[in-house]
Amino acid sequence: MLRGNDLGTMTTAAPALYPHQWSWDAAFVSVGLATVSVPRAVTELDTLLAAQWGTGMVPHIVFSADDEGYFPGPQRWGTQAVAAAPEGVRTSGICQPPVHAIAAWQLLETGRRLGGQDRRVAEEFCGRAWPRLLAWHRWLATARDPEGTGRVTIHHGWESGMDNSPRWDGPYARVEVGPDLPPYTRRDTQVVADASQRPSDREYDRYLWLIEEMRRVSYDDARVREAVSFAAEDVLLSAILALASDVLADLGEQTAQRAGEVAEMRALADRCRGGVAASIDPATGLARDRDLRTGEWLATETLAGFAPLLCGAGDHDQQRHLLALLDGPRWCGHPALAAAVPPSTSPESADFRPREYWRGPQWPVTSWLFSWAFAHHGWVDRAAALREESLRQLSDGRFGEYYEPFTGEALGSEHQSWTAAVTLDWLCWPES
Ligand code: 2M8
Repeated sequence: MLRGNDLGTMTTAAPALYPHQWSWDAAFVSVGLATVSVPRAVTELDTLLAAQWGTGMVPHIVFSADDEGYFPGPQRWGTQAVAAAPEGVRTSGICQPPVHAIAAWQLLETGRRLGGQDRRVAEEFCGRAWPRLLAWHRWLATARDPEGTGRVTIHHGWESGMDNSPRWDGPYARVEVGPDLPPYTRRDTQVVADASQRPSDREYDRYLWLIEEMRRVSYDDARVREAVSFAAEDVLLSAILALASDVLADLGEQTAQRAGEVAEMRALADRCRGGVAASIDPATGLARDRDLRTGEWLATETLAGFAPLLCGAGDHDQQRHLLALLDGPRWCGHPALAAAVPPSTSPESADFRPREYWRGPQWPVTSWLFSWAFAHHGWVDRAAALREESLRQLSDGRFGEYYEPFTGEALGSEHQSWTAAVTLDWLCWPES
């Protein structure tokens, strides 16, 4: 399936719905590809990192030649005119969660396990990718957390990767679409036949309006901070940055990078861990996002609430509480779940919609991320259980984008690359 989605130097996120390379998809895809070809996995990340902006931002989409297959395409983003955008490649103007250092780490592990040429290719890659990954993390730490709170700001729900999650209902409700939003035609609802599995038209107007606002200030970081009507601290992205910065520091040590830069990444990991811990809601124990336009904490019962578990934020009791919650009836222990893996929103939440994209379905890719973090923290049994349940969920071989939690039905796009990729990786884990 991944071969089918391969365009040579990039893998489309999905053949019909997403005919380009997406940033965090590419990272997960490379983890899966590494299990069959380390060089091809390296190419995937090289393609993405070659599209890095002069500011350090890794863009959320690197466009293929297919100009008609996806909206908004390169014309609508209008990034060609932006000085910081890379030359010779077309990209969007926003980012996605920084899981790339984790992918590089996995490549190195796989390369070392296989040895020989694979080892050499993986080590060379990690050496040359390190400065780019450093610049990427630095951009998040400065442009998106100028006050050093340890929580990274996003200016579009797409930057969270969880586009229409209830996490962003509050901030989006305050986005007023201007009368001069240029007209557009959606492509996604022409591909996914059941439009109720996708965000609504009202949501899309806001998505497009935010792009318009950014485009009008030429995607300049300082002006974006002031001008864009959506500004929210994303606690899951911040936890990923903490985890990935630790991993990047480890990679830096292994590839003999400058000690000062390695220490800088460790400090960033600590700062983000602190920021994530400070977001924990004393009432529920879940981590929270924050709307910067109003200053209010956003308490939703979504998977992002478990962000502290990704990066070891919070004290021992807070972590134990979160683990019990994750196992309990509001989450993986819900009696009606077809597979005991975390839904994107708790089935007990009033916001839960079992078929609607990031509002309820289970996403194998997020299950993989948590299972990887658990394994990385040494919680081997917990990681193995998540893997086993996920492989059961995926055993129909459809590799859907997301899954209906009660029936186990594959939903959204078919042949979703990251779903196949994480399956491949899980299959290569040693049996417990
Ligand atoms: C979804 O997002 C894109 C916009 O970026 C879309 O709906 O058009 C999200 O699930 C996102 O997390 C993912 O990276 C992307 C491609 O799989 O699709």
